[in-house]
Amino acid sequence: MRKRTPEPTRVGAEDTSATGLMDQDSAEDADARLDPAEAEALKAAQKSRFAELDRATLQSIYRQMLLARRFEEKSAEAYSTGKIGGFCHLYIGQEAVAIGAISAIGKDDYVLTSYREHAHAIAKGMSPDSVMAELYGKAGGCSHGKGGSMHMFDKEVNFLGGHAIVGGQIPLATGVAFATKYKETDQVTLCFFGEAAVNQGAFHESLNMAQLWKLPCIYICENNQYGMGTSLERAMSLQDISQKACAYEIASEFVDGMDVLAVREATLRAVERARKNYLPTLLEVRTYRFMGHSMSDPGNYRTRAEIERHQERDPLKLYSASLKEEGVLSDSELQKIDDEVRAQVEQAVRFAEESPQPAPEELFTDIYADPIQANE
Ligand SMILES: Cc1ncc(C[n+]2csc(CCOP(=O)(O)OP(=O)(O)O)c2C)c(N)n1
Ligand SMILES: [Mg+2]
Repeated sequence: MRKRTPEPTRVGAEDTSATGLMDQDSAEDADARLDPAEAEALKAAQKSRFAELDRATLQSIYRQMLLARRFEEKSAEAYSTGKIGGFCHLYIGQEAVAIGAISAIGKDDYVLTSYREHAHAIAKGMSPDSVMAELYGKAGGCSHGKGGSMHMFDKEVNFLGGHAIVGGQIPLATGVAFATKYKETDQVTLCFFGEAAVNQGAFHESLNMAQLWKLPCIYICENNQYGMGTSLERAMSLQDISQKACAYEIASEFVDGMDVLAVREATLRAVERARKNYLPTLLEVRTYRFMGHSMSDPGNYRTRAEIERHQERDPLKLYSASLKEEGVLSDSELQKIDDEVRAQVEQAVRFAEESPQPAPEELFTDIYADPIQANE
């Protein structure tokens, strides 16, 4: 097979130095400090993206992002009243990443991600009803109420989790991509993970194998700049994550994760590389989570002002403003979508509330060990 030279490209808002390394001071909130010229350039880039897409696609992307946002706002409410228990990691602020990337693949393609996965699961085609019921720990949930927030899974839509071990999904996704190549299908695998997972050995071993064996896997690092309460610059020596692809000769891009169409475009390029030539890609998508690491995070490691600066570039606000500006959707059309999405989420809550608790016998189903034999 021909050897290729990687050409890491940079798109998006980041200010990179000649070495590609960010300076320590600007690392904290580079996205939030766009100068006016940069903001104009971003706007122009987004305008040209609009021109290439039809109204139905633009509208569906908005609906998906809003559904993810409203679904999680409701989940937070249900969590605070004790209806949802256990761990619960919300994705609010990061919606452009999952929705933009998943809009670039088809039903047959695979998605694997971490425990912050409600939006990915719904975007891949899982019903909000089954995701909400799983959050409630009810029998109608996709994992029959036994997985909870971190373990969404649905093989009907090729959504293979929901993984609680940081970086655990990276070798699994690499294996899925190996299987699809072995079977000579044209399916691609999207593997999402946080930036803290990049410090795991599993990330490096997987990227090495993916390029060596030419696997159709797209590694999407959702760099929200924190792993629990630890900021990226306190944990990682080379903070320009897309550069890590060079060590394995993998193509890479840096993407503005607050711009849903930029994420979609970068993923489309990676999908083409994967489908046509069985080549992997690493995308570093810079984003920010507006909520705590999980519902029990007191958030002492960052200031309200920092969060508010990032909220100025809320991906939903940016996208809806562009939809209006470009004449794709009017205020009343945007409102109508919001009403419909809220009704859909209310329905999911009703479904979860009415769904029964798992039966006690469920303790013995879907497990690897046979409890009867084990007791003999
Ligand atoms: C192997 C492993 N080590 C530690 C943990 C505890 N832990 C859970 S989430 C997390 C931070 C992960 O951050 P990141 O990968 O950036 O994802 P994010 O939560 O920001 O989406 C850690 C250390 C774990 N679940 N698995
Ligand atoms: Mg993170």
